[in-house]
Amino acid sequence: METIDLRSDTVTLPTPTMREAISNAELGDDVFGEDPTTIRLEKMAAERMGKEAAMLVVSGTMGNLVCVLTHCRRGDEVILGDRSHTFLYEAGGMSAVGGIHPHTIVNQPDGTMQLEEIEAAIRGDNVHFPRTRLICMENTHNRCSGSALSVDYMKDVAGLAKQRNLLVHLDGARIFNAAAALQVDVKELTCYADSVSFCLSKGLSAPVGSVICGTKWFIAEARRNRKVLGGGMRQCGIIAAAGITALNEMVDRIADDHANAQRLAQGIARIPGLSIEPEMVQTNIVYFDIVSREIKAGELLNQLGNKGIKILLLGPSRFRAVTHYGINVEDIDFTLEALGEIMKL
Ligand code: TLP
Repeated sequence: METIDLRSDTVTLPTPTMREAISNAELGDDVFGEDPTTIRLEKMAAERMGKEAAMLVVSGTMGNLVCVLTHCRRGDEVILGDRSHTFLYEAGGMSAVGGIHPHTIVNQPDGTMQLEEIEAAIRGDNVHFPRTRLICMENTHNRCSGSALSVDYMKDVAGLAKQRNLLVHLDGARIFNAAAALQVDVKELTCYADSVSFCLSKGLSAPVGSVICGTKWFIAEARRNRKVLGGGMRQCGIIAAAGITALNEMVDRIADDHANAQRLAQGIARIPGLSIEPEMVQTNIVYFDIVSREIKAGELLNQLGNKGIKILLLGPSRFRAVTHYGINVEDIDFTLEALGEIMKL
């Protein structure tokens, strides 16, 4: 039985050209700064994001942690959303490893944090308080419907940060999805952040890796912090080679994932017993709820599993389905048919 895996865009397998690029990659020891393919990826990523320099890291989690560690000292405070990936799903790395204090602000359903709330959270100069150092933003916002935060919003947060002498980090794990949804160049979103972390291994389908970008000075410091975390890699050109292919070949097709997600959302809206707001679906992430009294969430999950369809259950009644390179229109229609049949039982 063929599997339709909608649990995440992290499940994507490398494309044939990525596999070819991996096997042909020119390699060296990157801790000595001698891996030509990694150097090429980093140069390309920096240019793409409009930053001076970039560095390959193992994962999005490591990328965010290295950036936060590089911006902050022990005892500093970071303002971030209460539904942000960094706060919810990165094992509390900033406090566990860095002694850095997270200060959460409510994420609105569209992924934004209200400017007044950010402003109110910024600490004054008082010996009792931690020092506010950094504001973290996430775009697209995973737990908030995969929403794309607008250029104006990014600009407003950066303006506030500048005015209050704070730094801005952007968790841009899916920044190319945001750029595609907003139909802007990715630089229009990244220019408002002092550091950006983006993933090669999600919508772009590379097998491993994220890249962080910032000033030359920032990346030099970040290189030390990556080393502290054991993230100095040797012949990582085999990872970078797939990343280069990802940036060259996989960005322009992201709009297809968004169209498939919209098709899925529209279809789910027509199935009795399921609840969704299709207008909230702007990118490749689809959240929906089961509201039927007859069928339990776990049962829906099992029944889908029996038909070879995998989605995530993220709460008592809340599901997440993510579209990606491994999913085509037929898979969406098959999933909708299966959901319709199960909900009729
Ligand atoms: N997100 C994964 C899971 O960890 C939940 C997913 O399936 O969506 N920032 C954002 C916004 C993310 O969504 C993720 C991964 C990360 C950072 C971390 O990336 P990795 O998994 O590479 O550490």
